[in-house]
Amino acid sequence: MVDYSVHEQVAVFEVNNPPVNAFSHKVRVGLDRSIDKAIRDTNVKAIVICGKGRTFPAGADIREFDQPHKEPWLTGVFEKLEKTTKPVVAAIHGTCLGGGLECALFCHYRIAQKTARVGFPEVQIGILPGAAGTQRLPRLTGLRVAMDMITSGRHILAPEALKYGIIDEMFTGDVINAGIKFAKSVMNKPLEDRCLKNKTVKDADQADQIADEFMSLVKRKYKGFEAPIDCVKAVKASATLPYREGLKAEAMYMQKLVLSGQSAAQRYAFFSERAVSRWKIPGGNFQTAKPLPIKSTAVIGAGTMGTGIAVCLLNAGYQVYLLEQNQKFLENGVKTIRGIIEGSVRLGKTPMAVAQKAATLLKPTMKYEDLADVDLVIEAVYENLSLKREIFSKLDKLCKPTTLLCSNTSSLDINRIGTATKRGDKVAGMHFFAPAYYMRLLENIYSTETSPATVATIMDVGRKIGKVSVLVKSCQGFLANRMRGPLSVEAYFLLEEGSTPQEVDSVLENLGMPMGPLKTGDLSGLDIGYKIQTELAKSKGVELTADSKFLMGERISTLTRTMYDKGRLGRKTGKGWYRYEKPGGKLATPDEEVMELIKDHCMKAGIQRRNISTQEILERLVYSCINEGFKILEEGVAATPEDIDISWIYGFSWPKYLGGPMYYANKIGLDKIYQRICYYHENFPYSSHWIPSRLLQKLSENKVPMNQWCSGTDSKL
Ligand code: T1G
Repeated sequence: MVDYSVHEQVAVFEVNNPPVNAFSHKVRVGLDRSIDKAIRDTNVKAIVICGKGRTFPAGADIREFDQPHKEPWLTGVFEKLEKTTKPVVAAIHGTCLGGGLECALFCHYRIAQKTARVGFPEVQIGILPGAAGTQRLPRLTGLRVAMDMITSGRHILAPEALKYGIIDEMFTGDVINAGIKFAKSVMNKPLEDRCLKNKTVKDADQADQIADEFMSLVKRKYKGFEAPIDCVKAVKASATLPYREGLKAEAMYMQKLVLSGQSAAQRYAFFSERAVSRWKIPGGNFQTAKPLPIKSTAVIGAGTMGTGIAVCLLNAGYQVYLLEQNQKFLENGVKTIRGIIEGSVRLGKTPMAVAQKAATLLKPTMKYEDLADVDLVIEAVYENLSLKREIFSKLDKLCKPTTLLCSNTSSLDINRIGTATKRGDKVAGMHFFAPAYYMRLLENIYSTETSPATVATIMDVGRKIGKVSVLVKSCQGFLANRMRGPLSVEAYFLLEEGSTPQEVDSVLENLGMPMGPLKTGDLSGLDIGYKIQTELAKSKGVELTADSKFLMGERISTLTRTMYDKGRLGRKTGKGWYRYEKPGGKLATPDEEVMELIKDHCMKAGIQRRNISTQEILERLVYSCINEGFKILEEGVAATPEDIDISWIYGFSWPKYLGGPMYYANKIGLDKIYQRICYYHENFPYSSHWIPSRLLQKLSENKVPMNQWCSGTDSKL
């Protein structure tokens, strides 16, 4: 686990624990023994610590967190390092993170390859740097930089680390050679002032002010998360307490966070994010199928989705043909793309060089013929099956045989789009979430015809454009929108039965979602729901009226029709479920007029209103979706609960500290969830989303633990 060698009086400890050289128990033991060996060897005059393969240690082994504590613990080993009379040099390459950076902060010197990154990402798994990181980093950088790095978890590149004094020197070339060379240059120098524990925090006199500033920042930016708050408190302790006392404070906050439900949920989310890339379909999987090379792409449709998708592709260096049917739409699309990229450069999120390259990669066109040689097409026209089939048929005839044809449809069956072509194996769905350049979820959809190579390619493109890709089997609404469906429907029923819009929204907002379903409706426009409902009824030969309560035996609410008739279309008209300061405004205020409309609607439809508890609102909004989630699993639309949870985290901003709705269901108890679903099914027999999932019933009756119905390991639950 730690390879030991001596070169020219320098002992080299190479941590060898692939893939990221995490400090597992075995590594800690290996490091401890290596230190003893180097101290004993009188020939050794200095020590270099580095990582074998791709990286310096990237932190403690997160998989060991739920296992019983085993000595030696990191801090003990690191203290031994600092105490040696032989200088210790951390030679950093790859990602030096968490416990890895703490190890480096116990070394007397730190040098790093120019491309190396350092950081404390612990906050992202709901904890803090608990091996003295919160006490040592401020002693090097001051409070402000330390608070920023520790509360955000961001990685910084070597040049920035050099600027803050985190590293002493940058190097290029081989890690071991650079480490040995540096170690020889400091061999006989005194070490007293190289030990960080002996230093003080330079801006300690401003501790109160800086901590207050960061406290209000993290409460706003990371609403609901516990770890950033304790990170601020622990870092502040480095300035207000002596080193040893500060360590005790850090240990206390760490203990609290490790045991908190939030950290367990965030660790589950960490592993789930990686698990979703291990896809499998009939005939192939992530290991057997190889992605096809993609250089040139095309996006059809320059509306909101098309332009957003084009920005993602351009930023990742793909050539993009943007196709529209008329000059004006095309020009507007190009303008939108430029605007998004320029805005991102202004915010410092996109480097200027990337933006300049993107400009050269964009090829606006109105001619389908220009798409003949592209490797991948993503169609993003409006949701109409016959239009999409027409486009796919045209592309099939025109594009080279290897071109992959994908649709950004949010619900239409990919099988039915694929049959419009003679290359069903190369047809798939790539469903982006609005705004496409910002939201991290990419729902990739396969049909019964889609080949493993096509899936491998779209998963790979997803990764390259910085998305978290989840693979889903084609069905109506796929995973995300299908599962969320019951939530909007129940929100309307709750309004009809007695709740106010703010009561409904606040339940989900208090749970940690950024916006309740009615505010979300106002944002996307209430005419959308109204039109979908009207079209659906028409397709079934039914004419809806304001007091219709059923459609094909299913309970419906026509409240959106009432709102539509009154011109309350949401933010765009300045009024929807809420009132806004102006058309297009963002500030939602409760509106008595809405309540009057709802009450009037209920009276006409003969619906009795009553008081509805917060718990009932929560259950009806969330448990209904969870029930659908189990049906999605049962049908194999999603392969694992991790696919579902990651879709909610990155598609609908479900709070990571609750781990996703399936994880949340498990925490509450599947038997309790199942009982409540049965209760609502009895009370609302005309809502098919309350028909209990058979899988949920089976799992709850047999008390199956989540580690047996998810893809991961026991340790993360
Ligand atoms: N422990 C265990 N497994 C880890 C791991 C870790 N720290 N980091 C990564 N893995 C696994 C990961 O699950 C995946 O496994 C494989 O390694 C490759 O990862 C005392 C308390 C280093 C930037 O939080 O940010 O130190 O899926 O696919 O994109 O204060 O991994 O293949 O089975 O992500 O190249 C702090 C978390 C720990 C670092 C590499 N450190 N890791 O990214 O590969 S807490 C972290 C990362 C701590 C001290 C404490 C990234 C990466 P599998 P990958 P990558």
